[in-house]
Amino acid sequence: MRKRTSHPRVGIVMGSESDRGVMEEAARVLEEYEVPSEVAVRSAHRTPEATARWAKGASRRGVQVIIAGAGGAAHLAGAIAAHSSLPVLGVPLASSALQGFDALLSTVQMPPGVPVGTLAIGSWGARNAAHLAIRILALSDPALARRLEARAERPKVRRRGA
Ligand code: RP5
Repeated sequence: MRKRTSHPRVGIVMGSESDRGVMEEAARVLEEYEVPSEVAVRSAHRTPEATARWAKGASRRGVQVIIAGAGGAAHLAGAIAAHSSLPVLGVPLASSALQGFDALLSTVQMPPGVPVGTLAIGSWGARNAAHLAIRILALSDPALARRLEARAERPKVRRRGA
């Protein structure tokens, strides 16, 4: 994986090192579109204060969209949304015996005014969170919008396991 730039536009945060394999898929999609990102591990349950600090500092670091992935009783995306007014995209991960259904419900059922845009469970969700972040950024970035359109016109190459 390439080194992240010091001016990230997307912040990718996950609840545990064990989430990294799936969440790095979001980082790879962003790299394909030349969108700089940062990757961090913060846990809503194990490191709540560090999580709040990371969320509060995100916009100061230049982050415009946050992707937050967690499994189990997944409160990370919601905790981030409580501490930042940036758009937060939540990715439920299949870490427990409930295979991500627990994380899906924990991530998606946010009360009004504290939104988390929730994607699919696991790898599809991580990749689509990045695609959605790119679409959000492209609204105010004509060069990125052109890259998005150029890629949309390419035929999809089917990868094994995709
Ligand atoms: C969630 O529980 C994490 O996002 C991870 O998916 C899972 C295990 O976390 P740790 O026990 O490694 O902290 O909070």
